[in-house]
Amino acid sequence: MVNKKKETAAVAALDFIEDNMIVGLGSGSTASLFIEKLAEYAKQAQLTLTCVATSEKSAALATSLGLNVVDLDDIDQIDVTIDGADEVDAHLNGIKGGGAALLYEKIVAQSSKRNVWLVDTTKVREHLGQTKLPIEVIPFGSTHIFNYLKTHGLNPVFRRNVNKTLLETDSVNYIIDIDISEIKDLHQFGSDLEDFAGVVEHGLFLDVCDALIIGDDDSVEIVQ
Ligand code: ABF
Repeated sequence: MVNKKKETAAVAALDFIEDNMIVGLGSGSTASLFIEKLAEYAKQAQLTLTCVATSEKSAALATSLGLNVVDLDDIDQIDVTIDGADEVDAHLNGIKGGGAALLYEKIVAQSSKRNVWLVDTTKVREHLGQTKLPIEVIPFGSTHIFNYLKTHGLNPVFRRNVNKTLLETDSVNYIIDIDISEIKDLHQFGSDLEDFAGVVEHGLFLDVCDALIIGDDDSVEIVQ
């Protein structure tokens, strides 16, 4: 069953789309709803759009619906990227990566003139950290990173598939989810993580989002 709040946000995001745009496509269920709405809208309004996807799954969905998906390196800059998030605060900072696509999502976001996030009302927080923060690490030495995070009280957990094998990202890395509920300075924490060899990316998306669409059952709030 379609989540009404997510659908409302996805429909509202169409207002950010114009003919001839290069559009970044996010990942996750809300972004997938947007991809479906975008494909319908592009057909109906006869728009010429070029899309760049943040995951193999989103690329496959968009292509199956008739959208033109190209590689990020085939274009100069994305006009607008529409993506989901796991948590957001009033400063438009967020945690992403619940769907394990954080690396491509961050690369696509930094290549975009404008980043628009879609969330439902349940994801808005006063302080970030209720959701676990995903960290993408290369397999080599990942247990040492895990142990370091454990020593520092961050309750790390390797993300696994339903059959208990370690989940691999589209870039064939692992995800370690950590608890950042006690961390006060997230900017500092994010840059400390970036300094750690073996850490490819983390799910703190700070100062990335330009417009936030918060979907409710029958209305949306747009913060920008
Ligand atoms: C992606 O999908 C994310 O970065 C986030 O982790 C997740 C949100 O999932 P959903 O839209 O399914 O709630 O956008």
